[in-house]
Amino acid sequence: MIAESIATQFDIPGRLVALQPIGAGNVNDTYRVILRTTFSEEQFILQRINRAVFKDPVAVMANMKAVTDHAHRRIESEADHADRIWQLPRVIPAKDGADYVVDPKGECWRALSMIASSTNYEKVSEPEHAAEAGRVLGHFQRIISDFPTEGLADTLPGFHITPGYLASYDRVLAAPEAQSRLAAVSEARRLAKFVEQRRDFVGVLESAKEAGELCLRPIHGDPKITNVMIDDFTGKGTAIVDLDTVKPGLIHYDFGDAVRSGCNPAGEETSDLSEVYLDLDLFESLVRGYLAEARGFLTEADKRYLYDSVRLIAFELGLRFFTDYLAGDVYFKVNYEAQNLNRARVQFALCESIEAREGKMRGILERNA
Ligand code: GN1
Ligand code: MG
Repeated sequence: MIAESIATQFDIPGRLVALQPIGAGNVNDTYRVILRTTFSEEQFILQRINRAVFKDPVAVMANMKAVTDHAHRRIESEADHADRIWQLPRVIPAKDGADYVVDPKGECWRALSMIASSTNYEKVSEPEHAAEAGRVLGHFQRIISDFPTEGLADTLPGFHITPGYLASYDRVLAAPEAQSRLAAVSEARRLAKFVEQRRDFVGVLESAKEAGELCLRPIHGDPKITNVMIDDFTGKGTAIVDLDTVKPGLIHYDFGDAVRSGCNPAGEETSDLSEVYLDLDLFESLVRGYLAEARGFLTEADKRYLYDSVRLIAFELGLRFFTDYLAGDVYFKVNYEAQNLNRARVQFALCESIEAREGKMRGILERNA
């Protein structure tokens, strides 16, 4: 298998003893690799970057290298005063010194250090876990907040630009394949109606950005709960992983994504919509953890849009899944027929629950600001 021959091309000594597919990522392929020498064993993460999504993997790696180098320096300089050991994956160079290896088919592979003795979870049920998810995101945003956005490439144009996703949805919807799916599946028609009722809202963050109210900063881009590593010994957050969407953006994309992922106890993949809701206890904990780190660099305008970001990012992800279902699953990996339709149903149900709790959520944000 190709992954095996790639695994030994990075600057780590030893013979390959295991290569296991891990993670439930919807985009890249991820493996855990174990290499052994007589006296030691090294584990690391090997990933094949999905070129259908990331058109310029070299720029992805340049962003990742620049941001992690910067963040590692910040972590070191603050270590004496920190309440924990903060970690962040390191890009492991290839034996030839490059930050990645290209296979004979032109696919780009990278190796990353593992965050040992820690676990990532698919769902959140304890407020402490939600608080740690908020803290980890706030910490990451804080330590990269002084990294100049001009130093980062836009590796995924249009990422989290909701009006752009709506335009793609309209294009996909007009095609005959999508029309026949709509005609055949009543649940798809219900979701299409759900989208129609929210058209006016999709520009909320982009308009504030264009008006100069909100500004671009370096962001993580994908802080869902499975990307938050929890220390097995202390139960505290120790790292955020999956750094290929780090690029200039609004911190709101991250906050909204962390909440839609970390405050829905049913997770993204449930098929029981009655379990899907925005849990206010989890929300309050996540907000407290986040603001403990982020308060210092957020403006008053930033804070005003935090509620909207949660509603918007749940809606946006539902729209992205729904569009992909209608387009025939060309973006998100699927394991069963109609999985993207189901994922969209979950995010839209969550969006409705967020809308129903607007007053309470705004109250929590104000109390903790
Ligand atoms: C994708 O690959 P993964 O699972 O980390 C997606 C995110 C979505 C997420 C939903 C580059 O992330 O934007 O929020 O699925 N990443 C990309 O599970 O599109
Ligand atoms: Mg990702």
